[in-house]
Amino acid sequence: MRLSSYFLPTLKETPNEAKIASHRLMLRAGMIKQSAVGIYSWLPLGHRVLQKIIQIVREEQNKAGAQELLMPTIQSAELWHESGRYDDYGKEMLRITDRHKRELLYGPTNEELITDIFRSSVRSYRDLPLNLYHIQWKFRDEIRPRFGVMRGREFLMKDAYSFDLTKEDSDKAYQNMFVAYLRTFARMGLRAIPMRADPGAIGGNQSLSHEFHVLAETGESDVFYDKAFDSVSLEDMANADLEMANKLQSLYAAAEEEHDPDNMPIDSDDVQSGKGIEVGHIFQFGTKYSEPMGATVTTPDGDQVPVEMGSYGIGVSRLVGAIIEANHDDKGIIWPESVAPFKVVIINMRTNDEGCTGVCDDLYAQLDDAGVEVLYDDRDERAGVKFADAELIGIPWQVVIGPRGVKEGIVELRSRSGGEPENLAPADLLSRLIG
Ligand code: 5CA
Repeated sequence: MRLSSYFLPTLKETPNEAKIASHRLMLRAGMIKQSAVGIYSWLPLGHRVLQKIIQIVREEQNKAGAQELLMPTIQSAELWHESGRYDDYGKEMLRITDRHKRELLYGPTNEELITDIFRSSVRSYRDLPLNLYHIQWKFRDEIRPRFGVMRGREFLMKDAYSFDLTKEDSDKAYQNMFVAYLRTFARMGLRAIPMRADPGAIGGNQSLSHEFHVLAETGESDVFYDKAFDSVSLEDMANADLEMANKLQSLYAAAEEEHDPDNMPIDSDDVQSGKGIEVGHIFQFGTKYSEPMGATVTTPDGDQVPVEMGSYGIGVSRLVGAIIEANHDDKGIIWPESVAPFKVVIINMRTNDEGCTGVCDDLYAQLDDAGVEVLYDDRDERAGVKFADAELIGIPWQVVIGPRGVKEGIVELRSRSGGEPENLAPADLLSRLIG
């Protein structure tokens, strides 16, 4: 992509309304534009990152055996009357009336809709276990939308729903997703700590629930956790299995509502406290929806029982903010390669120099042909402006082409995350960046 024709409306000034780094940087880097309070358009650069995150989430869900479908954003209120949640959900739910005076709503979550899909076609234990998910926009009329995409009103969620015959099988589904979550976040460079949580409006009082928190000073939740978590590396999480899941669940970690300082299973000296960004939340809630909605299956003995369910959410759009909170400096964003909008930016220091432009054009064509996502700063701008923009938008690798290097037959490779720049022959640069 040539930057001269790319829609990248960066801002020089820091917008006043942005209180935290990720919100500021997303606006300044031209990733999002607010369209109403808590509602954002995703501009090309932001959209690329969102797609990267979606793809990682999707791959890990598929690997864990979940099947993707797509449910609508608008739901019929009838289903919510059946589960009893229509009145319980309160003002966060955006209620809509159509021209025939039928009650609709913009889905804040999908337990009812998926239970309806399930009950209309699954009858037997033979069709279980089943786990269905989608990645879809949600709307919650949050009382205090803030921090940009962190707490939006419209936001993108991955929500998966498991169906099992027995509580024991449902436990397996829960643990399976638990492992998938550790791996998913680790692939984005995030160490997300699983914590016992309040199942709240989704699960009801008796259910099991964990939130996954990324530690960050700007997190909205107070979190408390065993300091043993400090020795769990990103790599451990990326390679998580059931054993790791069990180990982590045996360590104390609780979000605020679940934390009781007077009643902890470990010495208070071993507990650390901090702020966390909740990037995922999983629930096991048995028959809370299947029972009132009549989602039953036949058992091997021929009995009819309500199916055992769980639901598993990931804040996909919130993750963009969380990743930036964890990866930035005073110049801008520092994307982990796995979610970067482009892998490489080519900075042409002298667009009016034929030699520089020739080398840049060649490298651009070769990287592009090799399938490397490359942004080419071919704008007629001062080098200082180009460097500042490259730092701001946080592309992991910068290739700098100036007249002196061109004469000597070398190009400069810089990493956004630091370290000394390297001088390389173009052929060596290509083999470094391709593959
Ligand atoms: N049905 C369940 C799980 S599928 C559910 O709705 N869970 S949730 O309420 O915890 O939401 C799942 C995830 O969505 C949260 O962990 C959080 O990361 C994200 N999320 C929730 N509310 C918002 C919001 N207002 N803005 C951005 N992300 C949000």
